[in-house]
Amino acid sequence: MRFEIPPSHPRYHSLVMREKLVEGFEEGLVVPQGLIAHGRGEAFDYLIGEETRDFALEAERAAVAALLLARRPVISVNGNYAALAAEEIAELQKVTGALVEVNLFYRSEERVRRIEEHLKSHGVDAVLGSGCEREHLPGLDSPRGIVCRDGIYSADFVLVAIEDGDRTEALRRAGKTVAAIDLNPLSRTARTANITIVDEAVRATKSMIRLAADLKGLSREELVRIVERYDNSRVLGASLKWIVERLSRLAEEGVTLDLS
Ligand code: PTJ
Repeated sequence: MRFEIPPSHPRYHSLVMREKLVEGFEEGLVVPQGLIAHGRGEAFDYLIGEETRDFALEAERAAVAALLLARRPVISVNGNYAALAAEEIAELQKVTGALVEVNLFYRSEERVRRIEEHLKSHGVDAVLGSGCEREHLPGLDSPRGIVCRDGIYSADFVLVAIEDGDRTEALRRAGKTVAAIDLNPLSRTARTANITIVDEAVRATKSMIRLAADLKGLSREELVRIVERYDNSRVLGASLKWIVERLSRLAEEGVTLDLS
């Protein structure tokens, strides 16, 4: 890291994440717009209380069940997700057997290659991106719609994180089941996905790794039941209720820090 953050700092984890993104930006993995997107995510994480809540856990469980049931599951990785969570993505791939594809909103071939290298150096296997046979996802202007024929194009399930709403919509229109990790429950992505995980991407991925290890022991029927019982509209509503109730409680109790 460029700046050593003292582990005793009360905002240590948050500052380390910022450093990872700034480093990713300097290495050509992250676009400047990604830094802005991170700031928006941080603001929502403050409102949620920077922990994985029940509504997120429920969505993560459904997402893992859907992933394990899928014939061709793909984890779609952009610049921010790669810079923040490369090790966790590798772990999730190992435990689920999903393919990993680099898919960018602000696409350049150079950046696809750099992100591939970054993911491989953190243990991700057989990353799809620069060397694949290409197809175009309908509804997205070129080159935003470029996907791999054997990856996202033929996937039945796609996990996206920190993603733009247009892409989620295009994936849904192409008939895929989409699980999205997005801290903003009001974003287009959050409101378009089949399963919306309102949680921070690194925390969510860690949680999904743990859940996958558990759910792998279930039968197909049990996994199908988890997916069928899942109601995204209710879960998104629960995330909004949590924020409203938490803020009301804090407003009643007071938020000033006692420095005496
Ligand atoms: O790498 P590229 O070219 O594919 O571009 C990536 C960005 C992030 C620039 C692009 O996808 C984009 O513009 O995204 P948006 O439209 O800003 O949406 C990002 C969403 O992710 C917002 O709703 C943020 O609140 C949310 N978000 C930001 N950081 C995190 C997050 N959600 C979960 N975990 C985070 N760490």
